[in-house]
Amino acid sequence: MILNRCLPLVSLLLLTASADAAIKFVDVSLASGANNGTSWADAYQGTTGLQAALGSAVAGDQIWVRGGLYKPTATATRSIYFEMKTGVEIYGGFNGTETLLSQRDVVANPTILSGDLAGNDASNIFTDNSFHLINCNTANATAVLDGFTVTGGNANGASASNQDKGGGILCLTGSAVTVRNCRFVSNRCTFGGGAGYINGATPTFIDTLFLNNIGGSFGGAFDMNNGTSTFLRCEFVGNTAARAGAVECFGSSNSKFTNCIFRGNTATGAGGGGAVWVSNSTPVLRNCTITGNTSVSNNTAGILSSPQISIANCIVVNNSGPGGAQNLINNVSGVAATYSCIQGGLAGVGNLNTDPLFVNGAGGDLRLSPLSPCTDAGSNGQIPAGTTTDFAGLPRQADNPAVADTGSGVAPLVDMGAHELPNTLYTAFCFGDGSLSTPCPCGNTGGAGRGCLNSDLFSPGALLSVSGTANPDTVVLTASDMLATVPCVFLQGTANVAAGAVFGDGVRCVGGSLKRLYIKVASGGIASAPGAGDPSISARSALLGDVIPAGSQRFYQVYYRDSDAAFCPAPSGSTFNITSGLILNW
Ligand SMILES: [Ca+2]
Ligand SMILES: [Ca+2]
Ligand SMILES: [Ca+2]
Repeated sequence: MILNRCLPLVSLLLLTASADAAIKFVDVSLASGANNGTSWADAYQGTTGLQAALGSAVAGDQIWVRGGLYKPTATATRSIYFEMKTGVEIYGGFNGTETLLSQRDVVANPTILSGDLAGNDASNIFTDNSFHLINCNTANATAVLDGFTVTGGNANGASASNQDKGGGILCLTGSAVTVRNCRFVSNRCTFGGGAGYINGATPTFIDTLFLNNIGGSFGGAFDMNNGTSTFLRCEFVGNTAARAGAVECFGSSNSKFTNCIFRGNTATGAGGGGAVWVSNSTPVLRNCTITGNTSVSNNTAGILSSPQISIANCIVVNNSGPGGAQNLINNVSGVAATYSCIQGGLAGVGNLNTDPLFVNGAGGDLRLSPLSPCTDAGSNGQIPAGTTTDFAGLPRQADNPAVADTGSGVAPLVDMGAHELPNTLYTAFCFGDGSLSTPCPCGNTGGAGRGCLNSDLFSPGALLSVSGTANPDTVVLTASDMLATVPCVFLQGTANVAAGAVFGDGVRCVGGSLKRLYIKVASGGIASAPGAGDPSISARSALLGDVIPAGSQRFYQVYYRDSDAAFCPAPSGSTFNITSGLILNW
């Protein structure tokens, strides 16, 4: 009986919670309407519109904020901040007309949370600014801040109330908020953590920039103590503090940094580390690029740790101690590394001591150029679970055909550093693995990504692979897992027969204008072309009447003799077979 009475009440509560979930609209520039947040036309108004929306928001709500400048208060009270709430998602970047979250543009509509209460920061007056812009309170990961610039916090107050820490965001025990697509710019404090102070909390920062924050005694961007924070695809640029230019992990701060960039940060004090300073913590750095950081009065400007931490798939180069000298100690101290590029040379499996060949390191473009030895040199096993993209959102594992795979794992291999060099040379296609609408003619389905099976019991089907560059043309095609010593023909076409067509014991997709580029004899089932003395593919194609325009595609497969007439006999098959295919982008 009690159950019967309770069930409808539970149902009613669930319905009520669901019915209450709403979008709260905020528009600083609006001067008409009901100022109640129920629509763009009736959005909460003024510089404190977001504060009003937060005051009325409950779990399940979203807050949509139009581009513009917002402040925690219209008064001069420095202790007032924006308070994150469990279950409330706060989005900036709207133009005030959107009906879908996906329609906003955070770049076109900068939405700024400013602690410059008096509007006089341009006169270098910061002593009247908010202590913090954001307080995480005890909100969990369902509390989201997404699409804002957070600036002008100045935590120069009393230590006892933490008003000397975390000018941008303050996350204390029990908080685990999510921050995405944000920029923390020119926040400051006197203790540590110009952008943010974290103690006993586990926040997550994704796709967020920390720029020109000033952290006082300790971390320029972050000062962290107790707790595991997560930083994915974040960038730390131009931050400054006495002890840790960008990030200080002080004690039991085992934070995770994946696909992050640390560039141009400065530690100004004795014992300082330019980018990352670690004490009694085990932060986990994977695929991070740390370059151009400076330690003014201590040697180590990249990562300085005690006791030792382990990093992997990272690039730590061009960091400078006093006088700007370049050597190992300027880049890392107290660090064990694997599959990383460390200037000055650090012993460890897979480590390099070489120029990573950034596209433009001095200009801050830390993508890898096509001949970078850091491409395909990382360890796939060190990619944190769930990581599928690089700093820029490109696939985290892509083959660079121009360099040999020197890292660890099954190709495609991850690159060192935050950026993965995308594979722009080729796409594999035409697999005899059952994925084409035309099956292998005798049920001789090959392995994943291979051609159809041939008469060699140990072959999973022949594979066409590629190395080199399109411009200049250094492309070399290699057919493997054919039969041991058979003749083969490197075939080029101008079209993709997407369904495939039976071709001997295999399936061919190369169509259009066909050219037989090279005839070779396999050795051990492998043949490459062009070889010594052969014209390049583009030169050979031109000789045969097909001048390949830059920017166009051509299609390739290699067909080869399989004289075992009993394997896939006529009329279904024949005495030849063909590899998988490649589409090359010239
Ligand atoms: Ca000010
Ligand atoms: Ca790669
Ligand atoms: Ca490669």
